[in-house]
Amino acid sequence: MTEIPDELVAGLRDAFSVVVLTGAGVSAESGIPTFRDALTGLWAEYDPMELATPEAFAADPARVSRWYDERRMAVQKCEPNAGHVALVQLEQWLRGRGRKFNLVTQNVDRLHQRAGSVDVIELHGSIGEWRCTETGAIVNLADRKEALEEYPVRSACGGLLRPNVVWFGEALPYGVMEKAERLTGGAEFFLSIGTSAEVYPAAGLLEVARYQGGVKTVEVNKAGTVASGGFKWCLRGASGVILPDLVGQVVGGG
Ligand code: BV8
Repeated sequence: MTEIPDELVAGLRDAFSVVVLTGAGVSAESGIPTFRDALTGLWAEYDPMELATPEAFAADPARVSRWYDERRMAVQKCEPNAGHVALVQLEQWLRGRGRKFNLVTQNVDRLHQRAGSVDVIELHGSIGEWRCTETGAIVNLADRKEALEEYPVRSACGGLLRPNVVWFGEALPYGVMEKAERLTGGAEFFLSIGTSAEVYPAAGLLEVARYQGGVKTVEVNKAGTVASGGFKWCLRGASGVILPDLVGQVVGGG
């Protein structure tokens, strides 16, 4: 059982509004490599920071398309883990009592949605969706089991299909960050789970929570991060272990 401060459990049990930010660490226990862990297999020699850019796609659309298509198919084979499920339980428990819960994610795997989370705010898009570089038309490939027939894929209008994710150097989808900032500033609790807090503007949500004043902040991570010193509580361990413990104590005692 994770050692969780009573004050934290009691506070969450009475909270009127909770905002959760998740990163790749939440999906790690589902078998999806995080950004900072060395990529395994074919991609071990590539740096995701170098591949996840419009420049990489422009220079070699075939290589980038193949990387994303392989990740897309790998995600399909993964299942939400106990951490995802615990967040659904907290969401339903709070909303069932007329209280607010908002989930903001940097992840592009949609495992939160597959676990049952609704109204998920996706800051960086979704790897199951691809879009035409010319028209922006979206093609949903989330359920396509087989690999794309060629790399890159030409779209019907003569453009190329690219993953509908936010690359480094690209703006986030319109309005998502503003909504996440507004919700975080008005929350009683801000939980940052499984993120290295190194990618902006997502990582800026902690600053929003801290400088709005009054927001109680919690970090759940198996290791320390550059932001750890800014949190009221830091729970060290795997999110798939800590979250079921934490949520179990909150909803169980409530
Ligand atoms: C932009 C989609 C401007 C693609 C991703 C200040 C302000 C604004 C921008 C910047 C800024 N400073 C720098 C920038 C530029 C840049 C940036 O942040 N660079 C970083 C590297 C310094 N930001 C951008 O480019 C953003 N765009 O700012 O645009 C603009 C404005 C107008 C017009 C034009 C441009 C866009 C950033 C989005 C990039 N896309 N993903 C894809 O997935 O391929 S980001 C990518 O990293 C993933 O989404 C990932 O989630 C995200 C963040 O990483 P984490 O989720 O934290 O994952 P990571 O591997 O780092 O860490 C995992 C953590 O989990 C670790 O702490 C580990 O300890 C922990 N962990 C592991 N296992 C577990 C665990 N914890 C618990 N349990 C476990 N089991």
